Amino acid sequence: MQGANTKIVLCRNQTIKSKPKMHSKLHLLVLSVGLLIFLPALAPTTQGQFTERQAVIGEQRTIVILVELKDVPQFREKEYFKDLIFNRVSDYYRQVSNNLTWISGDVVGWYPINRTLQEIVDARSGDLFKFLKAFATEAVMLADRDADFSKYNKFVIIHSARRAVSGNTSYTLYGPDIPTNDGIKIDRIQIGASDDSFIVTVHEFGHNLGGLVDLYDARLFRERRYSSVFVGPWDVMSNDNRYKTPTFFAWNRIRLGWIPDSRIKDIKPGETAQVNLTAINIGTQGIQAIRVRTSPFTYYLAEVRLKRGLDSTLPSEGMIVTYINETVPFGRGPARVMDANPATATLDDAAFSISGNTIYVDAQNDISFVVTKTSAISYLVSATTAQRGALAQKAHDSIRSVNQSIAERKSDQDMLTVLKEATAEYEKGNFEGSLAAIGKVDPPSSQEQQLPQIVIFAQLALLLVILPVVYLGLRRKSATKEG
Ligand SMILES: [Ca+2]
Ligand SMILES: [Ca+2]
Repeated sequence: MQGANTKIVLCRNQTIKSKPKMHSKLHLLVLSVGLLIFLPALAPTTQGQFTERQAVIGEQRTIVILVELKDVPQFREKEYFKDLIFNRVSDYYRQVSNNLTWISGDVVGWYPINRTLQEIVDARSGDLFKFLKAFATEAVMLADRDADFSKYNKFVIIHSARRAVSGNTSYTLYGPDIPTNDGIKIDRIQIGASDDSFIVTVHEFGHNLGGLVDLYDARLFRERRYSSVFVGPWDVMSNDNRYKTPTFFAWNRIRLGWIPDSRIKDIKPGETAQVNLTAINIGTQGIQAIRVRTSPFTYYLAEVRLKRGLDSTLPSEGMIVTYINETVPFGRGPARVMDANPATATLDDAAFSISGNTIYVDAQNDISFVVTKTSAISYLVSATTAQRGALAQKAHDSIRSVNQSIAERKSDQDMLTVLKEATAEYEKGNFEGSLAAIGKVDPPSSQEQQLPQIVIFAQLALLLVILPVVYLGLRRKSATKEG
């Protein structure tokens, strides 16, 4: 297998119920999309596998070949697939790429193919690539007499069966090398079922258009467990569609050529830069990613994702920090989203924001990312050293504490002034200045703030004890007098 140029990307769509012992919030979750990647040629390597970029720019000329299996009559008209791919999926890619790419082309067929549904199902337990290559070659041959394949650069086959009965699987074949009579060979082709959902089709086009890889844990997926453990809901190449169809995170947008180097701020570990980071899903202005390389094949990407447009159904919003290790094979987590809230297993709350966890620190690599200020479409982020990240945390905690004590005391002019100053310095990334400002006042510690309540409680308790004693004492005294 090693050294072969063939690759298979498999994308499954299954209904999976995670086992109850899984993450508490996830165990009831029904995933309608699960995705599996299978790479016969790929073993773990010491080199980056993702350095080669395939920019996906402009019109994607696509031919969709409909093939009718011997035992499954087709049930959908060509028009359905034209609408799905050239309107809906194309619109998605147009929107997510900011008009950089779209899908157009033709649907041909239905061609009767000399294959059965059972063969598709059985192929999964045999030499799958061999079967799929033969299947695709036959489909291309059937269409070849009508179609001029040289007019297209993207190729799709859809068979007549439903995905639930055909193994819940869609495929994108890499390297099948299928000949045509139009002077071109097809080196990548997508094979789907007649009722593949929108998200599956979008995901599959991610493989087909840009050579993107699946981002879930392949082992967990095979075990039919919740597998979106590396990226959660933050990219459509993960297999988490609880939040409808998310867009792409920075890594994939950069790979697709949608974010040029001019919109990426590169800094080295140990350096500090204050970056106004425009949300990656909003427009094409400003800096949209911070990249910090830790070795030739490892780096961090920080980006801002806001609940807007296609991302409006995301579970949270904020700064997303991703660690890329290009030496890790896909299916094992070459890209991992860092969790702003590691106390919960889910990555739904992985976004760093000013109101929640605001600072990511990697002490080992001397890197931290600090959200210092947010606005409607951008975040002010300080990319800095681990030490300054710790300082930022201290300043952030102090500001929060002052804020709290002001709220408790209703109003305190001195402290309000201090708070304003400390916050302004913090926003500039001057964490020392922020702490120095706070040092001018003596914000009560949380213990001290609790004290008055304890005192009041103690006083009340004392009163409850003393009052009856005094009352009884008085009564006795008056009784003695009477006696
Ligand atoms: Ca032809
Ligand atoms: Ca979490």
